[in-house]
Amino acid sequence: MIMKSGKLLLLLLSFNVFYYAAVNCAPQTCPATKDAKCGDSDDWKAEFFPGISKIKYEGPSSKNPLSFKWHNPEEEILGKKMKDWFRFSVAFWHTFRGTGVDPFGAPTKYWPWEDGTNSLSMAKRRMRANFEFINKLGVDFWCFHDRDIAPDGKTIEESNENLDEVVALAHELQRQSKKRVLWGTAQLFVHPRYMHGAATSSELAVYAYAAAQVKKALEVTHYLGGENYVFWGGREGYQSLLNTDMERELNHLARFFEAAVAHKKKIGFNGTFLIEPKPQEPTKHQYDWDAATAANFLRKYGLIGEFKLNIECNHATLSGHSCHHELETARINGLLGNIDANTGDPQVGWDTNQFLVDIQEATMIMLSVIRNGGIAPGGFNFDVKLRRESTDVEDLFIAHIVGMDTMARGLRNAAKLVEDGSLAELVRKRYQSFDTEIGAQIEAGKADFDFLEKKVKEWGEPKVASAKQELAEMIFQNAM
Ligand code: XUL
Ligand code: CO
Repeated sequence: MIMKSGKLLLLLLSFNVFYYAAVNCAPQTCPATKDAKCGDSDDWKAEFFPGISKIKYEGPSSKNPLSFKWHNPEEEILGKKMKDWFRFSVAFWHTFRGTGVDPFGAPTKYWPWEDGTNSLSMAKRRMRANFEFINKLGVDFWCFHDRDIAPDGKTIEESNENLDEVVALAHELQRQSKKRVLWGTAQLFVHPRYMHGAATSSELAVYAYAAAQVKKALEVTHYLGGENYVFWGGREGYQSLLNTDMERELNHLARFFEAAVAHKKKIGFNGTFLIEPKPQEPTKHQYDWDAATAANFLRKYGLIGEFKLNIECNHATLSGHSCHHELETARINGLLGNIDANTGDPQVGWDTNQFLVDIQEATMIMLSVIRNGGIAPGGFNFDVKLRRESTDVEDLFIAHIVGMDTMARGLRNAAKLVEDGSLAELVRKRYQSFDTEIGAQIEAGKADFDFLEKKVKEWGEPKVASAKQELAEMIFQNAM
């Protein structure tokens, strides 16, 4: 599903329009200042989701769309509760700021609680809706960008004050509901000041602005007890190498991360820093292309112990890999930190951010998570949006339920594969020639070329066994 070049323009357009609309959703009638007179009530007396009660596990035979068929949070699988394998999280930006806008059409979603403003009062009302949603859905976590949850002000001081006010409410709602922040992040890609990038901007004042914004986002994530903090370099990349000093930009990015690590230590934030790789969109080439590129960057700049990776499945396929490949690359480098659980469309080929409903893909994902011994303090964040044509409030629930049930089926299948052991045995057997004295010598780096040449002369032509791919596929299929 590598992006076809003819689609580049469309996806760049769609990305921009999506994010602008996500922030300025519906007709904007109210300025985002603290003393604005319009939209000045965050009251919402009724429930936000009337008629929807707490989603329960009813088992695979249930026909109720508002129930879990496979995700049974308290059930133990391989010695861990299902909810602890996943640590599911709702992404505030898609669920509460997504409007269904696309490059050709206006928003399609006008949730009843939205008053058409980007006011502070609306931000607070929306935050209450978020907590009712995650309570009813039964997930323990949520994720946010600073500018999703509170309106941008005219100055950084005003933006920070807006953020503080909404964060104070979120803090109280978290206290009441015992919900937690999986990760926070700074939105460093919507505002025009970030058009050349944030930490990799050619403008020093923009680098500084981004630093100030991340400083604040880190502080509020810490205040909310966030367990991780994400850096997604949406505009950290280039459109043309002809006008770009790539080496200098990458050096700046490393300095920025070093300063973020220093600030993290200064404020006593113990959450994990996560880099979220993505190859393209919105820029032509993003510096955190994929897991291997991000790992190499971290190693080069001596940052490897300070960061892990947030693997997003749709980003994986954009970079020409499977999600399983990206998860395994992160895992074997000790960098698997979090999963942005979503998928793309195999025919469309860009970042469509769909709910992942492919049980086989979910099984492969969960095989990696099991091999990793779980993913905490990371989790599964639904960086996922409803289709433009899905416009009922209940669709928000149904979409998350099917996403959670799919991962739950993946976990159950992967556990079957692990317990059965034949897949692991097939892999073990493939490499059994190395389970020998000479194999141990090679793996310990004690077999030089002279020694190996002597052995070849002694042994003659090697016998090469079958890879047994179809048998592996058969075993995998049988667990579905
Ligand atoms: C964009 C994306 C972001 C990050 C957070 O493709 O995935 O939503 O997860 O900035
Ligand atoms: Co993401």
